Order: sequence, then structure tokens, then C-alpha cells
Amino acid sequence: MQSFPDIAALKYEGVESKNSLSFRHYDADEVVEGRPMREHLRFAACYWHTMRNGLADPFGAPTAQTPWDDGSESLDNAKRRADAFFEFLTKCQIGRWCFHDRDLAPEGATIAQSEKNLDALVLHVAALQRERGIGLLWGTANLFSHPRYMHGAATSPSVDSFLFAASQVRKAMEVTMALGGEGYVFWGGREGYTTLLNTDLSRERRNLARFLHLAADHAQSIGFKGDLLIEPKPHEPSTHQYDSDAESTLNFLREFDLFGRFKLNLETNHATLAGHSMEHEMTVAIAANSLGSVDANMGTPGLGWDTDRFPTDLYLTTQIMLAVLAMGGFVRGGLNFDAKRRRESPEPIDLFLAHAAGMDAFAFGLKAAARIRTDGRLAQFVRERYASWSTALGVEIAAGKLTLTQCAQRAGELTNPTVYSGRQEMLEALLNDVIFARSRA
Ligand code: XUL
Ligand code: CO
Repeated sequence: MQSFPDIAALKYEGVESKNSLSFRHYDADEVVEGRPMREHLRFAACYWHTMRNGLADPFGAPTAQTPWDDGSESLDNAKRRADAFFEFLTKCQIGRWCFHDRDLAPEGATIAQSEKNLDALVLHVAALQRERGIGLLWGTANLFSHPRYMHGAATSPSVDSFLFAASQVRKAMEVTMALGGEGYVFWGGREGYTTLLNTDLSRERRNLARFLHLAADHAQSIGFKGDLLIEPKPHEPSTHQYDSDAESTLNFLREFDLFGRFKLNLETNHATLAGHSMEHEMTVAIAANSLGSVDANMGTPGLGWDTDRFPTDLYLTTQIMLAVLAMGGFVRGGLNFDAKRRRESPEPIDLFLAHAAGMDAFAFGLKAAARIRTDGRLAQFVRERYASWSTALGVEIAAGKLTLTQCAQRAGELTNPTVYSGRQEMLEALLNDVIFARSRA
């Protein structure tokens, strides 16, 4: 029995199509820079927002209409939800998915019961994955909803909470591996503080590092070959989260001898909450060879919280895909729509419309990014801007061959340093031209 009987599979219909339940730009087989679009974009949908988010907000009740869900915590209901989700993935041409342990299966009264529930669901979704040819992008453990984690999980003042978190991560990692997951994510929503008045920050950071070492060692011992990913976010629900942005997370990894064992899963709305652009976060991560995957969404300018909107901004998707192409494409990561519909878009069909909007925006962004690279003027401008560092003198300084005094002596031989225009406005216009030129679309 279908959960979405009135919705047909979405197809590529080309830019002239007026059908919102089709793709205008996403043609999975279209080859861009030598690879089909599906391989560049590696789309995933998330289980939590798609299946488990009733669309409540702090002021209002849930609005989402979910006829396949009887609202109970039974295993049968959990399996029906999974059936609906996989039907949705197939109809949207989305080849991957992501989940938290507690989204998928109900928590039991004991750890053993919770693990049994999860095993039952894992068996069920493993069959769905096989039948439909769908893969798991990443799995994770929910270490933030239950009251036992109110003060943190790995960073809780209570050893008991640390132990519970360890048991959850161990299990979630093992089922992620059993489902062929390409990655395993750590997002520490409560790994931070609400007030420094009651917080030993130094101890909490050390405990977080210990936890990550234990998890990485466990991944190694069970032979998990996927990426271990940390997802930065500056705050919400905590006042301050220790993994606040790409730079602070990379610094944390270096400080505690974890660098190289973890990559980053960057989310657009988290970047903007941190006061950065996604372009900034991606550039920082790629420079450290540490970009693993992307949670594709966007914020709402003027609203100071994580609104997780579907990513429809064409500049944003172009910038993201420009960064992805520059690093040579995703290896095990992808674009996971960690996005939710507005509370005012509660119908099942809105799930399809929302994902189609995000997929088309990224397909456009991919093609625009490829055009920018083919055009070449932007990269050429950047190369030429640093030309002085390719002269014999520049190379010697960069290689550490000159002392500060020798640099000062060379400065004395100059009349005035040569400076050129950065041409930002010209470059922005150039970008507009290449992104939106109809003749080249
Ligand atoms: C929260 C968030 C999470 C992580 C997984 O802001 O993005 O859903 O992606 O725990
Ligand atoms: Co996320």
C-alpha cells in the first residue's frame, strides 16, 4: 500500500516546464565536468525532519499531516513510517538518507530494550534499502532530547550521562555500519554550557575529547571504514557549543590529538548563526583537507534561530558547489537536506515540493559553478593577484629563507609598495553574468 498514492515520481522536464512536481534543472544523468549530476550532488533526505517533525514551533502546536502515522510509539508504526519514507525517497529520486537512532525506533525502558527496538527497525530498513537501491549517507545518536542529557552528554557533570551517551554512540555506530553508512556524525547540541556560573569549561572540553577518542577507537576496532564527522554549530540549544564553527572545531581537534580522525559536516544555517557565510566555512574546512559532508539548508535573515529552510538561494547553492568542485567533489559525503518545511506547509505534497525546490536549486548551482570554472576569469584574477609571491623573492620569503631584518632591508630598497585594486564590484558583476546568462544556461 502506498503512503503517497496521489503523487507520481518526479521527473526531469527541462527549464520550460511549469510543473512544480518536476525538475527543471536536475537531470540525474546529465554529465557535468565528466560526471553525472547524481554523483556530484549525492542528495540525501533526513529522517528527523521528513518523518518525525510535526512542525510545531515554540508558540504553536504541530501542523504536519501524516496519514501513514498513527502517532503511537509501536514498532509497527515505526515500520510504516520507514515504508512511507522510502517511497518518498524513490519518488523524489533521492538516493541516500540520514537518521538518528531515536528517530527510527522508539526508546525502551532499558538500554537493552532500546537496542532491541533499533535492531528490529534496522532489519526493516536494510530490506527497504536493498529493494529500492538506496544508501545510507550517515547515522548518528540523539544525545540532546532526553532529560538525562539536559546538562550535556559527553560534557555532562554526571559520569552517568557520559556512560549512557557512550552506550548510544556504540550502538548507533554499529547499526550505521550494518546499514553500509558512508559516515557517522557527532553533533553536540548540548555539548556546551547554558551559564559559565556552574560550568568547568576546561574539564568539559577534555571530557568531550576523551569521548571522541573512545568513539574513534571503537570505529577502528569494529572496522568502520566511513568518515567520522563533527557538525559545528555555535549555540542553540546551548548558550555556547564547544564545536562552534569550522575553525574552532579544527582547533579543538588539533589541541586534543584528534585531527585527521574526524572531518566536518557543515550546515548552512549553523554557519550563519556563527556569523559566517557558508562559503567561509567551506573554504576553511577545505583548506584543512577536512570537509566531509554538507547539511544543505539555509536560515531566515532577520530571524535569529535555526529555521532550517530548504536551500533555494541560487547564489548560495552556486557558492557551495563551487567549493565542492574545487576540492575535487565529495568522496563519501553528500548534500543532506537537513531542512524542514514551514509550519504553514503541512501537507504531504509539501515534502515533495520542498525537496524538489532544493534539488533544483543545487542542480542549477552545480551547472553555474561549472560555468564559472570554464569561464576561468575568476580563478585567473586570483592567481594574478598573488603573482608577486611567485617571483624569486616571494618564493624565498614563503620558504622561510629571509629573516625579519633581511625583510626590513629589502623594504628599504622600495619607494612604495605596489598595491592593486581588488576589483570586488567587477568580480561580483562577472559572477552575475556567468550565473544568470540565459544564453549559457
Ligand atoms: C541540529 C542539527 C542536527 C544534526 C544531527 O541543528 O543540525 O539535526 O544534523 O544531529
Ligand atoms: Co544538521
